[in-house]
Amino acid sequence: MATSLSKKTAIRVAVTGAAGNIGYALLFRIASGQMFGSDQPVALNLIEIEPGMDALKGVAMELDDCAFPLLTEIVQTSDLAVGFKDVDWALLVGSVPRKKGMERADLLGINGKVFVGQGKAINDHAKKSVRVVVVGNPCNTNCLIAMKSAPDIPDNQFFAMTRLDENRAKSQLALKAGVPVKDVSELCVWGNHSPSMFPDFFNAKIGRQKATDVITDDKWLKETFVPDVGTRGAAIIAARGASSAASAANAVVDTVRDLITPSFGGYHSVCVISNGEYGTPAGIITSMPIKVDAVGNWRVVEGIKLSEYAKEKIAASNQELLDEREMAFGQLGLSI
Ligand code: NAX
Repeated sequence: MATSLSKKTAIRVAVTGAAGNIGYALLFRIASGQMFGSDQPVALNLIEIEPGMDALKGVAMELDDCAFPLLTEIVQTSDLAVGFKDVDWALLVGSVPRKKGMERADLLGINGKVFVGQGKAINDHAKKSVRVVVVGNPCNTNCLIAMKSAPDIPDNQFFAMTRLDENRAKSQLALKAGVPVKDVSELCVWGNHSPSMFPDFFNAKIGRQKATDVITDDKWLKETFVPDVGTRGAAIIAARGASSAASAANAVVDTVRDLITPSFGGYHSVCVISNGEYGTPAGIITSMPIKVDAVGNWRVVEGIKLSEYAKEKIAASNQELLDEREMAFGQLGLSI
């Protein structure tokens, strides 16, 4: 028998940048039950910076107007202590965009300060079981900074998002092979969420076959597919005049849902703390293939055979993460 809505305790979810584009595409999906299930009540803690508070009020009004049966409470705040109070999940979407003339190091420093503050507030106010998903870019390094700033929260509760990249990669392979996207599986995007990421087509499957047996055009795979996945965000901006929002929100829903759902076969890409798996440098937040067991614990999938080409690409992307860490930690006075 289904549990009645009133009997389940609401899951409390903080979303930063809640009045932004991704926030607008994400909140309604959380409140409708698509992230945690159709019988799971949710409370939303919506966090914005002061200039975003008016727009946030409008978003909250629209959430009210949806009369979602699962939505038990909406908190609107620019105070991190209030926003992260007792949350089960913290979805860190807001971040300062790169502006003209800004160097990558400047961006890392500016956002780094934001994620130090958010990490500390999560440490002090969220539940100790909180799980944190960072979307705001540069998401891997922002996630690492938040993790370092929250010493009381276990490192394995911090994640950054590469699911949009995985979804994009699967879709591109499906289009090329002329099959439905559901037929593409085991496609891990490795490394940094940046154009250096590596979508591992060697291990991907199309139906029961190796993707490389279905798509035999090696030149297309290496010279079109790989760079196209890495620069898809820029292509969306060029076409739409605005960055990916609905697809990014969809990937946040996929990421969280698959972190709380046992994976029977298959795996998904999530950026997690490295313990040196597959030769990745320990201590960075890098994208790897993740599986979730029956009681909800995740682990990096073992035993995937990486080609020399893949190893080189992944090493280059991870080197970029080491460089980002050095740049950001130097400015913020954090130690490795
Ligand atoms: P928007 O500029 O539309 O919205 C960002 C919102 O965050 C704004 O409302 C702003 O007021 C708020 N904000 C800024 N600093 C904040 C802070 N310190 N605390 C709380 N709120 C704050 O951007 P949007 O299109 O929603 O994108 C959000 C972030 O997602 C960007 O950093 C973007 O680069 C990143 N993305 C990450 C992706 C990924 O796969 N990891 C893909 C999509 C997206 O590019």
